Amino acid sequence: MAAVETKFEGQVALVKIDNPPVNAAGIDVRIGLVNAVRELEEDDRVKVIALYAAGRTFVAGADIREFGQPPKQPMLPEVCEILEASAKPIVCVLHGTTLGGGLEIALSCQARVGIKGLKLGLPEVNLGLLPGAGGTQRLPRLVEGMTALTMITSGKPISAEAALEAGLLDDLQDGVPAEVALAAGRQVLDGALTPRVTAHLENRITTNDLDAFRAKTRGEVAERALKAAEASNLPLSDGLKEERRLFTEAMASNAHKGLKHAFFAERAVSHIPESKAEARDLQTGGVIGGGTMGSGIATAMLLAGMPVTLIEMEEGRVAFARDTITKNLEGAVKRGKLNAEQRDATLAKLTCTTDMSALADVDVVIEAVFESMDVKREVFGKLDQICKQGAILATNTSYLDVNEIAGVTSRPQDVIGLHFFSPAHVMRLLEVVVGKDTAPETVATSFKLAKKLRKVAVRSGVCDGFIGNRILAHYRKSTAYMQLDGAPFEQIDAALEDFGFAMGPFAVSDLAGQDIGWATRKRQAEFRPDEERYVEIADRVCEQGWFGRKSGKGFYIYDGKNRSVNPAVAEFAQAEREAKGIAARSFTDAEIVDRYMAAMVSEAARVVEDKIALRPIDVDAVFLFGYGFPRHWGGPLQYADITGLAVIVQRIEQYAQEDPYYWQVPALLRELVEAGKTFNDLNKEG
Ligand code: T1G
Repeated sequence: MAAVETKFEGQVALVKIDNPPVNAAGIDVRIGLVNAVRELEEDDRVKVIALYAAGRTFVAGADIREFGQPPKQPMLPEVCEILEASAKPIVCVLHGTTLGGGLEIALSCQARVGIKGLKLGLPEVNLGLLPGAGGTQRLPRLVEGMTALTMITSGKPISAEAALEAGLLDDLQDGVPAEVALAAGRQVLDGALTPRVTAHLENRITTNDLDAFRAKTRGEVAERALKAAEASNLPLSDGLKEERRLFTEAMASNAHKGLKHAFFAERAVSHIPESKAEARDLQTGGVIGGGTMGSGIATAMLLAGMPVTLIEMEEGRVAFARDTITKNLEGAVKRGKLNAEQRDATLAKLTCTTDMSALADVDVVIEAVFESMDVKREVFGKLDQICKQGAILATNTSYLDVNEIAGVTSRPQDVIGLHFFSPAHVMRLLEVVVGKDTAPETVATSFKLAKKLRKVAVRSGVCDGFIGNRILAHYRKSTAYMQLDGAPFEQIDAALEDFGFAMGPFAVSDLAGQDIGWATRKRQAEFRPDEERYVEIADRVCEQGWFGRKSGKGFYIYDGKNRSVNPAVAEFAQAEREAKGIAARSFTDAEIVDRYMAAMVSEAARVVEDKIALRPIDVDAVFLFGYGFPRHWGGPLQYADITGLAVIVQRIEQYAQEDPYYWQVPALLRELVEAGKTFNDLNKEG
């Protein structure tokens, strides 16, 4: 099957692009398009060309997999110039998600017809780029300035109806691409559709438009895209040159490297050893426990259209769960995800009861009860008696041993960990924790459930904390050490927020509740090695009952939406320094980030080394989708590749001079440096 094929219908030449899965404008498509246009320009039978695509969408963009590789001619800008200069009019039929280079191909044609349900956009800024095949120069010649600037700098798609109204589409039809294309070609022939050469149209971005956008555009990526759009006030050939210069600059940026990695991370994690196993049916769900997590998980399943049965131990808790879920759905209405009748119809699918036998026929049960092994063992013992054969029995535990829980059932092959992140109906990450006896079908079904819930599922092995929380437990210590050694906690938060985290670690623990970490530290105290530094500042905070936002005070003091530093924390820190004979020293923001990231990378490397995570990119996905890691860095191990693994090793060795127990270079990291390899090389090895 060729990527581009031509058929003749009278004087209309139908040119079809067929490059699954999304018709990305890879080299075969580019060569095919140029050859087709060249041949048809010479073919006297042909008066008009109708361009369309097979499959679920017209061209969804340039082929991102080609980025960073040696360029293969013809590049997309040249293809667009050939389309625009075609001696015969080309009408382009758009469907699905016509994005980036796909829309730029359409802009270069002489007419555009959309098919209902179509979305159009220039999402290049989401990859740290800008439209690089004429989009910043041609779009402003077809639509008014503010629409063009919004699409170019925001990356957000628009609907087909909005595109028709803006003049980006000449017509909007219903039907299949091949038929719409033939009809459109005939409309051009009989004059019902007038072709226009975009290059001959006037740029419509005004000085006022630019001033308005300059005032509100923030960040290197959007500012660079705005600069390219501004060049549309030049003659087209000059504007295209300026766009190409800026695009080349963007392609070399770290932001692009990180954002491209993040794009592929979200997709790579679905490639697991159990991908080929047969997933079971997933029509109905059950949840045990109606607390924040259980209600959130129930909400996520309800929003995916699944009927849900939620079990609580007594009537009061049943009512509380229903109320929590109702509030969650109200939130979805406020976020525009649901309208009122959809909310009511969704709620109608919820059954809340104290009777566990109501779970007898559900396809998947997710337990979200108190984090106690005894309680979970009791629950799974009952599920083993009640649930139908083949039901998926999942625990939402955040650190307990899935193998021990599976061991109390007669069907460990059906038991798995599904670790949701709070709020469970909003956070996209789902750690799928695979026990030693978990069957491949159970894993495949869990990944199918994740897709149904629009979660990013990451496969994890069994260890304390799985992937994310195990790494978090390690790097959080680096912040306590810096705090005790002299860095004010508010400086640590600010430095990491400048680096790109949505919230600094001290503010996060205030939000999550200091009591949770305190309980974990007390649970681990008896196992803590003598050589491990232990910082007591957070314990002093908890001993005051200051558990963070929920108690109005933690590291910060909360007054409604405002927060201020709790001065008592610095006193606790100083008292501990004096007791331990530590002289406070200052830290630069850069050193705070370097230490924090070196700690995160070192434990992340160990998680890959221990085969808890399948690949480095799986760890990146966990932090991008569950821990607010700055997307433009692509994840902790992509950050390490960009920074240089040898630099990370050198930093760890430097810090080890003060604390050789905490700062140890992982074997995997040293191996990669010695082999001159990167974490991305490991990703490619799969
Ligand atoms: N290039 C290469 N592969 C792509 C791709 C692309 N543009 N888009 C998707 N894929 C792969 C994806 O990795 C996955 O592969 C499979 O297709 C299905 O994707 C010059 C420079 C189109 C909305 O940014 O937003 O044009 O994991 O699971 O959920 O100015 O894919 O199966 O092996 O996401 O139905 C601009 C990116 C590029 C669009 C479909 N375009 N893609 O979503 O499927 S830059 C984009 C998407 C550019 C020009 C510039 C989504 C989708 P695998 P999927 P989906």
